[in-house]
Amino acid sequence: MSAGTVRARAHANIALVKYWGKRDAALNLPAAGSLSLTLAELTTIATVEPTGERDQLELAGNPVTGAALARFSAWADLVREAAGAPELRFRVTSSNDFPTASGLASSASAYAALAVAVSRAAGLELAPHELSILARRGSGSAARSIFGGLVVMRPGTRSDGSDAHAEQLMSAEELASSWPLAMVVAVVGGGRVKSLSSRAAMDHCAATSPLYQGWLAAVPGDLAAARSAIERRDLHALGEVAEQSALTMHAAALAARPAVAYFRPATIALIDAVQELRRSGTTAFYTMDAGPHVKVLTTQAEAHAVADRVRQVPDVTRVIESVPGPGASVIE
Ligand code: 2P0
Repeated sequence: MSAGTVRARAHANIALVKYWGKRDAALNLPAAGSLSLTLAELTTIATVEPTGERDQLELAGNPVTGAALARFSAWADLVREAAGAPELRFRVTSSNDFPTASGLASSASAYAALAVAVSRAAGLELAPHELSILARRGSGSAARSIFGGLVVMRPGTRSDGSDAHAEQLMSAEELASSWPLAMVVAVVGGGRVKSLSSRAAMDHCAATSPLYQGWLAAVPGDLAAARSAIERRDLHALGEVAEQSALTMHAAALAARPAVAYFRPATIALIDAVQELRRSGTTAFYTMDAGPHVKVLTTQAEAHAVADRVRQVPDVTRVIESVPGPGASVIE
């Protein structure tokens, strides 16, 4: 039984220990774990209507065709199969309130919102870990956006991927009351800048970078250090791990042949600005993903000061301050 039109909201997440590489491409299984913070301010809303015609996808008012639509339909097949409804088709509109496809984790919030809305529209009632697995099949980082606050992704060991899903470490509410973290996103440049998808970039890196195995070997230690820092509410230790994980991932990407280079001059200027903030006593730690933007982990009390500083860096076109956000959910 399909359930009529369903709307869902999900928030992007920023990895503090990065995901970069897969152990299985078909099931989209990560080669290692990762750890992230879900952000309240970066939101995707997806509206899904069951239909008898064909899958239709509209992003920010623009119809999606070609490979991106085929990727959605192949993913939607998983929902049709689970629901025992091979004839079902979905009309989907999805919109973000932040720039897409530029290393701002748009596929994370998109596939998390889709997992919630499409499964519900197909009449399925999935548990959170099942939603996380479904979201993972769309995009690895989306598995984390099913949950709010601080989240860990388990790479799992089973070949069917049934143990490769995210889990919440600390909810946004718990963080708000006991550890008020914030993230300041400094958007570099304008518009769509990504030429190679993250998926293609990480596959290329795994296949050609002599540093890829070194990157993978570093992840378990970084995860353990991050989890220990979280247990102790030690933001300095967590921030240091976040910087090291990001730099190690980017080092492996830069060593790919040809190189995968995401940094722009403003990225380096932002790293310098964060180091300068720290020298002057502000709690601030940088991380970068598959794009030139810099995300700064800080406290809620210091977020405005961090935002004021990064706004001064040339080629920073937008600054978003965010507190931790909730997991993906249906909008009733
Ligand atoms: C992350 N990124 O942990 C890392 C850091 C980008 C840099 O997850 O192929 O779009 O869909 O599983 O999730 C981006 O990769 O890749 C990503 P797929 P995804 O956030």
